[in-house]
Amino acid sequence: MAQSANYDATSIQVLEGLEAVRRRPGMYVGGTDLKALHHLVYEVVDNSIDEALAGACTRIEITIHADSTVTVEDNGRGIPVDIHPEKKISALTVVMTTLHAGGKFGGGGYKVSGGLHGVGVSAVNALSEWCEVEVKRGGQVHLQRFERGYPKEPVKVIGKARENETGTKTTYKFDPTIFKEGNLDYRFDTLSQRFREMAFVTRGVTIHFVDERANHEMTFYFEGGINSFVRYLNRNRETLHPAMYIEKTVEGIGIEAAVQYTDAFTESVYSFANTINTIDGGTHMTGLRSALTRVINDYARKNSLLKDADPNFTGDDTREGLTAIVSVKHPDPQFESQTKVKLMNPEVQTYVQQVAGEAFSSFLEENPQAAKAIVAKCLTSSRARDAARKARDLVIRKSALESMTLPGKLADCSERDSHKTELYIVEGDSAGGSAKQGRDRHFQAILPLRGKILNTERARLDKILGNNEVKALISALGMGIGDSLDVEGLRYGRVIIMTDADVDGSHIRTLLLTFFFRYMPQLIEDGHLYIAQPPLYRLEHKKQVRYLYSDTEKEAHIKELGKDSEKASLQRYKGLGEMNPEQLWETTMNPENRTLLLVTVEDAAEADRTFDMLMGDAVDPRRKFIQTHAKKVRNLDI
Ligand code: 0RA
Repeated sequence: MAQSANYDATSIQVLEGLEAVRRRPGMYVGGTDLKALHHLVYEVVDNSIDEALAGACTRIEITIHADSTVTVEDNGRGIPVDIHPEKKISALTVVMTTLHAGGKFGGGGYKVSGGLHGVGVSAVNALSEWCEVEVKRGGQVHLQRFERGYPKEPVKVIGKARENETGTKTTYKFDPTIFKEGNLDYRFDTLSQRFREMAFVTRGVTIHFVDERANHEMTFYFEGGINSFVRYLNRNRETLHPAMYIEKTVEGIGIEAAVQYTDAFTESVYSFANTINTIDGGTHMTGLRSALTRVINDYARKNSLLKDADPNFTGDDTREGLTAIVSVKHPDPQFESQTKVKLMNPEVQTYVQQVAGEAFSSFLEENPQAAKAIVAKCLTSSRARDAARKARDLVIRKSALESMTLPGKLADCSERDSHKTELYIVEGDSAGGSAKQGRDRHFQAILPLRGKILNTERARLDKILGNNEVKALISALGMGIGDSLDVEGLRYGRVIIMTDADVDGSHIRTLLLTFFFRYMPQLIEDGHLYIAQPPLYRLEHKKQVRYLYSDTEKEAHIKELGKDSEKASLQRYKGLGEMNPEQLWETTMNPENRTLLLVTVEDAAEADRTFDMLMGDAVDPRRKFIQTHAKKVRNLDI
């Protein structure tokens, strides 16, 4: 009797926990959108990664099935299935239905744990229409099925496992009544990127990713851990020296760092804490950066590469061309917030600085050629920064003057209230002409840009600032640039990039996004930046005209017409210039009909990364990139 009362009390408590997740998914997985949907996958995979970190798992198999159910299978120890001593139910049921139980329950847990939100797989279970967990352990295969978090029956044995064969296989279907925004579905690229990162920072684990929806698969295994990561990031860049790598444990904290300079102008530095990509950095990142700057300064002084009169290199000087990863495994990581993008443990900064500093210092001593190349790079970068600062000041001062006189190419609108106005940035003069004629001049302004700004190969963005097209853009927007940004001055509530749906269009859009991301980030943060969506096709049938915005939509309509489709005429728009002003207005500019994509900071950051590749030295990867992405330019997957 006592036992069953206890059981009931426990179950009620458990289910209340999961109901809370279902009521407020935002609190647990960050929302109900595409990002949150992907978090579900990460949350499940994180558990298997934890097994790998514990040295108990070498292989993780992730499958997105055709019906968008997801299976994650590992060869770890298997979730324990025996009866939990306090809760009197199977440990498996406890793990799947108790928040925070994760892998850490039962004392003998892990040294380190990722678990993005710390709520573990139970949150995924709560947000799944159904979820089945199969555990191989103790020579048997066990199974339990859940629906919306509720166990359908106790754990049952469904077969035999080979001796010593252990592992966990979780299959779930996200609950469409929770994730109900549009037709949400997993993105291969987003997932594979994340799995690649996980494999890099969890050395020795093989991650096999299969997408059955598209017959796509990928395997990630990196012998060299983050050393391989650095080589991967630099695969299209000219490196200045072989990578430096250090791995050391201090006070129970695993520290790994890999560093390699290239001739690039930008930096690629990533930090991880317990395999989580801490995109806002934190103490591990700060420790690494200050170690590098200090060691390079010491070396340059000692070897008279910096003269007495020269100032020390700043952090900015030592980051140009830097590719580096720092990854820590901490038993008790402190993160800034729920979303865990910044590591806060203060001791980590000291330890990373020590470990990376010592290693990098020895590296420079032992590799004088590398040391020379790195210092030379820092010198160039410091001088270029100085020159760029002067050039930029000039541009800013000039554009401040010019802001009285708006650029000649701008066809401004008559409305002055910026809450009501829009600026279309249009690629090419001919499309610019159509847009000028087609617009509603009361609130829509047009600024045509020539494709020319793209040809600044390997352009430093500073150089682009001197470009006339860009200057026109800066003064048209009226909010200045860089450090002196003033959003109050923004002359348009919406700034809309309108480019062709082809390679050049995607190229110019990447450039503009990168430009805004680096020099006018607030424009994006405050939600002012958009991308226009012109149609790809015009389909005319029996005097009826339809505009179609994707290939899928086109296929669907042609299918719908059936035999009649022979009588229809289909026009593919290769560029905006092929539309007459009325068509452009109807399909792309008229607020009643058009679709605009709001640019998020993440989109822009992605474009920024792409920009590095597009503008880099290596021609082949660039060509390949443009070709493979040319077909998809309609999505914002740049
Ligand atoms: C609790 C304890 C142990 C392993 C696990 C959980 C575990 C959880 C997951 C989730 C996905 N894959 C997993 N693999 C293992 C340790 C059990 C032991 O000491 O044998």
